[in-house]
Amino acid sequence: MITKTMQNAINKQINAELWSAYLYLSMSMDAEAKTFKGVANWFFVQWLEEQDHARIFQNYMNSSGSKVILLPIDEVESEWKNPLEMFKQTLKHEKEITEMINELVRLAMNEGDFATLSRLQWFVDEQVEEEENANDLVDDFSRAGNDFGTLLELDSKLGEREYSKPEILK
Ligand code: OFO
Repeated sequence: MITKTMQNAINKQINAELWSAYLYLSMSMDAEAKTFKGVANWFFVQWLEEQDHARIFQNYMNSSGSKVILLPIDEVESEWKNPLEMFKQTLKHEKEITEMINELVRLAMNEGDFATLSRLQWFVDEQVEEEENANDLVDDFSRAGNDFGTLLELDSKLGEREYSKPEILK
């Protein structure tokens, strides 16, 4: 049984994952408008992945007899100067999400909630990947600067990213 405190904290996390999804969809739309089709694709996949993250928490809540409450999703920005600014914000945001996950881990440890702790391990690992990806892309776009050829190459590379459903949801 998950305590009420933990249920509230997970509901907040579900909201944060859905906000992340909304943020990345907005970046995808803006990248599309700025004709960075590959960047738009990368953020579109990110949008799908964030919805998966929310789904994993929702499944966990449902399977443990807890009540999922969908909280309001705050507005997101709709415009960025360029892809570098998008990836810088992505990195900053993912660091904040990592901190939220760490906070959930601390709560689960304090409560001796080993089931939640076990589920959270997936997110701890996922956040390492999320931060690494965003960090690499900040580096790539920083190095590219205004070099049109390099930007085109990077955009085309990001166009290859494909969505795949995580094992945990299959
Ligand atoms: Fe859900 O990992 Fe990004 O925010």
